[in-house]
Amino acid sequence: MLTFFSDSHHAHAPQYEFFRGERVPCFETPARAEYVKARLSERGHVLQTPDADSRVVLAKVHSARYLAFLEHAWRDWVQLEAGNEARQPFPSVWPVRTLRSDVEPLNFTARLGLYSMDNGSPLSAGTWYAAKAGADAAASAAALLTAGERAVFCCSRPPGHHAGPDFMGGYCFLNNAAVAAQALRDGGAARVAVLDVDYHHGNGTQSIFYDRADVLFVSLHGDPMTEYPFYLGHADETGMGEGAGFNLNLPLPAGCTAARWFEALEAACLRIAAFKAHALVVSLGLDTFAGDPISKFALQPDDFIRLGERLGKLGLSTVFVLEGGYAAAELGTNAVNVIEGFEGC
Ligand code: Q9C
Ligand code: ZN
Repeated sequence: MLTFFSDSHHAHAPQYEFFRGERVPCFETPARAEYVKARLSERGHVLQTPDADSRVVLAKVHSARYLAFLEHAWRDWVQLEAGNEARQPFPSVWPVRTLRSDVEPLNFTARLGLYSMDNGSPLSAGTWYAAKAGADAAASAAALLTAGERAVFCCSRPPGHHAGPDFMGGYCFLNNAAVAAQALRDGGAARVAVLDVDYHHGNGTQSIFYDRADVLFVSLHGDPMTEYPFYLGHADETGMGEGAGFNLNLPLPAGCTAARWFEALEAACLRIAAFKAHALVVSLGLDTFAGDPISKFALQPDDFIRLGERLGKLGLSTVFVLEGGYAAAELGTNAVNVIEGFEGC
């Protein structure tokens, strides 16, 4: 399968995050994309450098003030104090209910909190550069589909599906799946489906398209009653306004079997088929793998082949965008299994 990969992902390399109250090394590492790239090459898949500029599409899925903040966040952080070059910024205050989010404060940490859903999305010097390259890959993939290609895989990081219209979260900064879907719409696809199979609910993607009937969002994920992102992803979220009926959440209990996961996948695929989508975007999180260090589903490597086969049977032009998956050494095999299942179906 044609694949987009850019070395720019290395520019996003924060050193630590918070986990159970402790500072720990980041789970979302540059090694992840390198393992996937290595396995893709080993299996003879063609790697290309993204050639599209996603800026116009990004402005349709994210707010102008969020994009401006993110692009200049590291510069602003370092300008506060020279020593900040070697420190990671984290938010510590958020505009929750009754507080104002319409006014952008001048204070850097206050702005970081305004544009963050959690303290789990560390920035580094090249975060914008890396995230922009991932969005460019998504736009490039959409352009190839518009030109007639059946399927393209974006091997990019950081991931994107937790990033909403105007916030980062869950290691995500720019919503690559939303960029792909919007670019497909702009390329003439009247109806685009986004299927999110990451362990975590794709809250950002859901929010971006929640009031739209032209982009169907379907997600299977750990039940937000116990799993991140906690505050979105319930079954009763079905869309609003024109988008009513065009959002489908299939939350599953943490610890459930692969058999139960595949039942939900079948329901997801039936909804996508009924929508009569012209193109499909798959938010391909691989943190459903049994060996994932932060997630609680039980998929085995062969189950990823089965996932690819089922997606291939939908018969749609498809962009795959890499999302989560933190068992880094197994990520290449699991990603390529999906791709090869898709191609071999
Ligand atoms: N810092 C994706 O899979 N964080 N994001 C847990 C606390 C939430 C996962 C650790 C997990 C986010 C794209
Ligand atoms: Zn995830």
